[in-house]
Amino acid sequence: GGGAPGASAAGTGRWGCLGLRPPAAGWGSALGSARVAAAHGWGLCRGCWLGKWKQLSRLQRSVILFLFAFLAVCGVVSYTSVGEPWKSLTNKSSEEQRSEPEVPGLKLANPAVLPAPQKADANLGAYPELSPQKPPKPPHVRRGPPNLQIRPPRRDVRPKTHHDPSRAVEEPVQTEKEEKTEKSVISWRGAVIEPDQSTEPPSSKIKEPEKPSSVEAEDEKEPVPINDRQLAVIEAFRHAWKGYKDFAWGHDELKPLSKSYSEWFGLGLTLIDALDTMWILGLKEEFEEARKWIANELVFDKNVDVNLFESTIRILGGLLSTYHLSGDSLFLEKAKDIGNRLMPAFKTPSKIPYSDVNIGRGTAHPPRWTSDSTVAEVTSIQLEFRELSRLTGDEKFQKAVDEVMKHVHTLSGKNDGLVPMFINTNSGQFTHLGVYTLGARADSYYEYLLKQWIQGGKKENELLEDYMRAIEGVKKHLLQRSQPKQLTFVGELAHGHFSAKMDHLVCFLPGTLALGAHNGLTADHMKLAEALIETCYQMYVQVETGLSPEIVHFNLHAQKGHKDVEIKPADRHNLLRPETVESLFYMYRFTGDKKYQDWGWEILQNFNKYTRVPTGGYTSINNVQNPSNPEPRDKMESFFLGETLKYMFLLFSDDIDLINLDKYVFNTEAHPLPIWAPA
Ligand code: DMJ
Repeated sequence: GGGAPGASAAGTGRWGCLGLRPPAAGWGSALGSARVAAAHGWGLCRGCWLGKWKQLSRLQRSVILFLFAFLAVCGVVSYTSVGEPWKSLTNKSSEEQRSEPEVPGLKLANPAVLPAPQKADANLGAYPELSPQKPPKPPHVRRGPPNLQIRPPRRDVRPKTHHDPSRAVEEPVQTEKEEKTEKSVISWRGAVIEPDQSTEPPSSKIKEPEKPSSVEAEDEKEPVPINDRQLAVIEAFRHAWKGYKDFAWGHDELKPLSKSYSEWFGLGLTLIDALDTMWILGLKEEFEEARKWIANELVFDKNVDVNLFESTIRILGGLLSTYHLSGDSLFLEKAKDIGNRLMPAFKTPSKIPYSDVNIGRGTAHPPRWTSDSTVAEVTSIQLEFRELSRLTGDEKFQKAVDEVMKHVHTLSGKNDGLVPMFINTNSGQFTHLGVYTLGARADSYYEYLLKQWIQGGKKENELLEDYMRAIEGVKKHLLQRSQPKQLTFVGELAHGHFSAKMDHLVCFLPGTLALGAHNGLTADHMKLAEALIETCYQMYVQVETGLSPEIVHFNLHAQKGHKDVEIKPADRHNLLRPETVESLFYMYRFTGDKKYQDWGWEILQNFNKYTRVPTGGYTSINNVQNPSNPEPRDKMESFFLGETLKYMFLLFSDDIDLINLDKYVFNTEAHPLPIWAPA
């Protein structure tokens, strides 16, 4: 617990479970005077006892000494004969408690919910060549509350050229298997999926606010030195930050060429989105400056329309994760403020939120031209609002977003788990049926199914069911191979017609699939992740600048002189998006294969080559196919600092405790939130 109620519970907990009250104030001094009194009494009596002993005859003294000796021998004999059976009795009883068959009418204290799993994962055997996680090393990851590295930003960054990739794949798989005997929850086509964190399901009744995870950090270990590639990321960040600071301070986005800024919500979007990146990169000075701005300048009481989804993932998500990393309550206060101001969005006939909220007036509305909301938008705000409920103890946030998920779970109009792109805020029904994509307008629906399941301790089975079904839907309807390289890609389906079009946005999918496999889902998903990340990398490699366009079309038929990737003129821009480096990060963490780091390194160098603006900042470009003139767009999106550079830094790190994926789940804007721990 964190606030007042939490603190008092923590204070009495240890005593309370023994049925005791904590010692009252003054306990120590009372104990002290008792000791003094006892010592005093012994001093007074000592003389009279000695006198009495001297008055006894030699025989009487011998009888007394003999009796004492006899009693001592009896004591030793009875201890050895009773002690052993006692010991084995206590051992036995704890084991029996675990394996005792249930007696009708007799309830055990903690009976297993389901029988223990027979097999770990039937699918694992089918892919012997595949190792979704590296062989486990002796576990060092504790179960229970997030135990985070969360140190304050390092002042000095020490370069390190050598690193040990094996560290990056230490996972507590072995221990998890050993400890899994009693916890099976659901099986999916042979894969036994179990909650391996002793976490609580997110109940709608949230009783006590929680502490920031940084407060719970223990086992401080030596910081892992930063290597050269990470230093290059820090340099890139500083360059981007310089542009923002010089020309756009406190505004939403930097326009690095015109040395000005653009406003979207007028809330310092880049600054907020970048907060936790600065913390993770160890940029203390920059962080402090930004914090000051938040404390003194950031005001949400503004007559301004914000997009619910964007402000949730960037602002609310950014503030919550920064609160967790820094433990600074300023960020939680701001998070509560914006969270409350976004709530009017849920006041719709269907409870499916509107896309826009006026955070000053407390009114919400759909876009002017429709009463629809985007499916990805209404289903990708859950991690943040659920966490806000957990931290504040106010259940309304979680209730609102859980209701959306529950409703979407029941809706018809899905195609083997794939969802349409729009949902109506009046009727609550999907609209524009028949078009299915993993790209824009649907992407993070799939991502948040898995991530909410992880956040809540892998107990919300509907989320997992929807996720597993959707991935089957992807395999059935959207997967194809390109020519000539046979790249596996995710296309789109429109009214039964397959289109070989893939947004760069879809490149979140390999990372998400890998995360699912890491959390016990079928190894098949890891295999697909490996194929898809190769495709996403090819979306960079096959292009003249080595940077991916926004959208590609894959060739389904081999044509002489044609690559796998085709780009239409309208799609050849690059917005400094993170999805591929995001997935590279997950792939490296889970496999330890250094090729993923090397691919990320190439991408960073190409960003530096074609998007870096000498006077500060990076810019989106219009033409990835023209290295001599990539046509800078004059805009640095906030997610370049919030996501792209953060994932790069984490990708190059060999410190698995630098945002440990068994303790944190990233929101769709790369803001890490803790995986829930037992209350
Ligand atoms: C970010 O705002 C988020 O990653 C979102 O999920 C998708 N679009 C951008 C990055 O491309």
